[in-house]
Amino acid sequence: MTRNLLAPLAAPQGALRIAARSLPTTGPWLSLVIPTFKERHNLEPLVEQLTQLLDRRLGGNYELIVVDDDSPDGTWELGLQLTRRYPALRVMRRQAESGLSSAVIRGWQVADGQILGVIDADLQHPPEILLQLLAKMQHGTDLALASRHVEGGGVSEWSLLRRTLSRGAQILGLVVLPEVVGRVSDPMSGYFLVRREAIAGPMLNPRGYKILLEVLGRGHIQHIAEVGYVFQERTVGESKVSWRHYLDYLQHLLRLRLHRRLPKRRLSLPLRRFCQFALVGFSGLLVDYSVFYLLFSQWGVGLTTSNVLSAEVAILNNFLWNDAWTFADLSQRQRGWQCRLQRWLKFNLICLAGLVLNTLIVNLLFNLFGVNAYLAKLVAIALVTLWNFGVNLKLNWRVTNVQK
Ligand SMILES: Nc1nc2c(ncn2[C@@H]2O[C@H](COP(=O)(O)OP(=O)(O)OP(=O)(O)O)[C@@H](O)[C@H]2O)c(=O)[nH]1
Ligand SMILES: [Mg+2]
Repeated sequence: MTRNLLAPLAAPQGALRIAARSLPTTGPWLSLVIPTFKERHNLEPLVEQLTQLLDRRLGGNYELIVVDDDSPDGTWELGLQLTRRYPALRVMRRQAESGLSSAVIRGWQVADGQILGVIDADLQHPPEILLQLLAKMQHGTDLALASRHVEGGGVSEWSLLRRTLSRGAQILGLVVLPEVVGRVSDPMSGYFLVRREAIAGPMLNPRGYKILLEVLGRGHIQHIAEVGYVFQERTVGESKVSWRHYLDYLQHLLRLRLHRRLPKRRLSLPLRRFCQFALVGFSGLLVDYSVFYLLFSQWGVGLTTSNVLSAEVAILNNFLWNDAWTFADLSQRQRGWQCRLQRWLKFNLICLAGLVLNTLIVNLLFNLFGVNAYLAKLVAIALVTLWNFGVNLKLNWRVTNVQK
């Protein structure tokens, strides 16, 4: 049994490195790390499900590595007991070090596999999705990612606040680090497989909660595949996510921003698409004014009601045109009225955020810099159009690096 207890590695000296594997090797093909902190009640069912799936798919050609931060509920001890029944299971108990990202990297450092992976221990990541991820890796992709934001993906019962925070974090990531965060639809995912050679060599920073950002930001990832999954609710144990993790995330983004040079073609704009988007925006302006005129001047509806209604009709106009024309190629891939409705709601939200931005810019230019009000409005419209276009492209009609 102690054969399966991995010695805790020395406390981190800053960044950590994953070694390239020496060939030929007799080790397993897949090494899946399961980071745990106080997951005693989830561990056994998870290991059982993974073992059943992987035995069938890979025979004995895999290992499961639990990296536990000396959980007070004795998760590591239970893990060690389980190694009797599950010979592919290995356990690392860490006492000198802690944190999710470093747990994953430490697990990969002692792993023998060619394919390295990570899955949460709390059963929020459905184990069966692993088979689809494996299939993608077997087809030669560098990174196979379980995503909540592609077809078949979603979250089960998240509150509006949680969804907003998650999307807000993604948008922030897109602003600070577009060439990294924008490569995948779900940069916050903690469920993925990556080819060892793609991350062996560069130093990985063990701080932070989002290990995928580190992999995308520092690794040599060319081909990416995504598989949709529904993020399950926890049934046992509790989340370790706290406000501190949001600050960590911001720090992580900035650290990666400093590490990477600014991409040369940072402002490469898909010009044709953008012109279409701008034209549609212009048509929306006409619709807005016409409906406003009808409601307010002809039918005597109140000012605010007329304004809100006309803006909403214009947003609907813009959405329909963009869906059918500007982003037609992308909406073709996500058919069905539910997907459409989702896009429409997101479009509304993005437009609303655009409106807030617009107001801020106009105020800033007019009140602070004394710019003429009409000129300030023109500048704001131009900037907000760019913002609306970029965010819709990345978040709503979504363009990523993922291989189909
Ligand atoms: N080793 C180790 N594992 C951790 C640590 N923090 C969290 N984990 C594990 O990482 C996985 C994800 O942590 P959660 O707290 O569930 O975070 P989440 O799934 O992103 O968010 P929730 O939806 O709120 O649960 C779980 O398996 C945790 O046990 C840590 O500091 N050290
Ligand atoms: Mg969780």
